[in-house]
Amino acid sequence: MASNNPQSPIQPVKPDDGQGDVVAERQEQRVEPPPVYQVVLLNDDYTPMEFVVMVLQQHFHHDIEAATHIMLKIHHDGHAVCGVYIKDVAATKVEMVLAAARRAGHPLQCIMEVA
Ligand code: TYC
Repeated sequence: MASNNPQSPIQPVKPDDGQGDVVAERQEQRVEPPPVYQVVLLNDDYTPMEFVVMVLQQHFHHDIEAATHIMLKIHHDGHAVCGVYIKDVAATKVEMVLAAARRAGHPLQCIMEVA
């Protein structure tokens, strides 16, 4: 029965007591959206600009112009947001970027923070 489904955002105010009462009142429950996280790349003096642009294209799906713009923002400001995701996706992006940087021998740092 839909009214006994704990997943439903609509829940009866009174449970069915089996005495034949009709449950007429319903109370809407607000479901909060999941918190989102921004994935941030940090500047360093050694990672090549071309590698950062490639990371922004391959892992964050930016086109070459946007990727170059974000890379230069990191270079000048010290950091920039690359994308905003739910927690698990953001954590996987961080892991993938760090793994790619380590594999290539670059010290590139990538973090996530609540948006
Ligand atoms: N500062 C680096 C250089 O001059 C380039 C760079 C950009 C490194 C962005 C990291 O997240 C970064 N080669």
